[in-house]
Parts: sequence; structure tokens; C-alpha cells
Amino acid sequence: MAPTQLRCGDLSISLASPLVMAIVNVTPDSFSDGGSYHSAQGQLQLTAVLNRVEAMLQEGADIIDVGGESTRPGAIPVSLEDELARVIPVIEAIRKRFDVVVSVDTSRPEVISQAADAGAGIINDVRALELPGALAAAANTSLPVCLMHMRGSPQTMQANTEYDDCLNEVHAYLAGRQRAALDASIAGDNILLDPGFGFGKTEQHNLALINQLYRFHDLECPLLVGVSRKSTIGTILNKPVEERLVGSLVLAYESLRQGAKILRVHDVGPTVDMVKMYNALDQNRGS
Ligand code: 7PM
Repeated sequence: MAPTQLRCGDLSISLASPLVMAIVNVTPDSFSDGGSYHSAQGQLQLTAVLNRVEAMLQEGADIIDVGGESTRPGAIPVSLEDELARVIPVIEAIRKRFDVVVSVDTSRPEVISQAADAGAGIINDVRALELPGALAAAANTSLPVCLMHMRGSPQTMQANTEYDDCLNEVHAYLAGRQRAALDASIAGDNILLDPGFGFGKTEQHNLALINQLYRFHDLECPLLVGVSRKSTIGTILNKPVEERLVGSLVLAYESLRQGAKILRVHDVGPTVDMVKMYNALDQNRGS
């Protein structure tokens, strides 16, 4: 059975109803979360981050996802020093001010360890703990981990989007990474899985992942899905990133219908309303 509760360090969260994970991207080239938290001189502005987090919490966010590496297709890799300098002070400042679970969007073992020390409660890795030392670093924190499927690297992922059978490949990959995490002594009920919408996949693959999300339930892990503002929505609607809210909500709603437990989003308020409507319908079902 998939767990119904996550122990995220000193805080616990229930998975009895779906959770909203709010994106806080602290890269200077942040493209789609509206806020840039850097001054004209390139200095990270902690008060700007904290004001944004406060607003997201007022809108009903359950988890704050802090990332300092741009995983945008074709993005330039960030150095370890820059990633640490972006992410660690932000996690510390959020946890000092708010009682909220912070997830850290990273792949590097050094960032995993220091983020946990700074108060992070979830490790969110688009590389599914594949970097050397990442499994051991994550296991050492005893925190929940999110393992995501990506084809290739952010630099190369859209260059090869051919699969024999995308769904089967993603499923087999996640099953393999779940096995690797278990073998590294990460507890089974500390593993979240994510099919990686938009990471090295075509529009048709991305749609099939949502339509057939139910197929991942046999792995008995809570499912996390990130569709917010992604380019498949832009292609279908022919709309720029700031006009993709309705498309994002439709895909997020279908993900909930298929049993997703965590939605990673930019637009917290509208997503929280959608989740409340989904919950109301869900509770009414069969009556
Ligand atoms: C440019 C393109 C910038 C895409 C950022 C992105 C996911 C994630 C991201 C996801 C999990 C974004 C993505 N996407 N982590 N990190 N699942 N677990 O839209 O789908 O934020 S980065």
C-alpha cells in the first residue's frame, strides 16, 4: 500500500487528500514563475522570496519546492557553489519564518545533505538520484524522495524523444529507480514517483502519461505530477507561458482523477480551488 502520511523531518503531511506543491525557482534565468528574486546586480533577494512564499501559503500551498538549477531544455549547467549559494539560504530563511514543508529540487549529493541540514523536508530529484553519491546522501537524510523520469539530460532531452513504448519505458525506469532506492536503504514509504511530464517526451507521450497515470499505481507509491505551464500546453493552445493556466488546470485535474497525490504548480490559488472542487466531487461519489 502507498503511504497516507509523509514524515518530512520535524513536520508531517497527510496524503489523505491531494497536496499542492508551489514552485519557487531561485535561478536568475527563471522563465515561468513570474518572480525573479535577483537584483539588477544579480544578488539573491531573500525578502522577495519570503514575500512570495507568504503569498503562496495564504493561497493554500502545502509544500514549497525550492530549486536553484535550471532544468529548462538547453539550460546552461550551474556550478555546485552557485547552486548551494542560491538554495541553502533560501531554505533556511523559509524554515525560520514558516512552519511549512520545503522540498529541494536538486540532483547533487552535497546539496541534498546541506539542504536537509538547513531544514528541507523532501528531496525532489529530476534525475531520480542517479548522480554518484546521491542515493547515499538521500538515504542519510531519512527524508522522502521524489524520483522522476527524464530522457537524457536537460541539455539533450528534447533531441531524442523516440521510444518503442513510452509508458512502458517510464514505468520500467521508475520501477528500477524505486529498487535502487530501496537497495540504498531508503524506506519504501519514503518514495514518491513522477513520470516527468515534458522531460524528453513528445506532446503525444505527455498526453499519454496523464491519460494512463493509473498504470503507475502498481508501484504502490504516491504519484507527483508537474504539468504547470509546460510547452505541451503551449503547443496545443498556441499560447505563451503566462496564458497556460486553464490548460495546466485541466491536466492537473485529470491527474487527480487518476490518483495523483501531489501537484507541482506555479499558480497556487487557482490550483487550490480546483483541488477543493475535486475533493467535493470525490466525497460525493457513490452517494
Ligand atoms: C523550464 C522548463 C524550467 C521546465 C523549468 C521546468 C518537474 C520538476 C521541474 C516535474 C518534478 C518546471 C520545470 N519539473 N520536478 N522540476 N516534476 N518532480 O516547469 O515535472 O518547473 S522543472
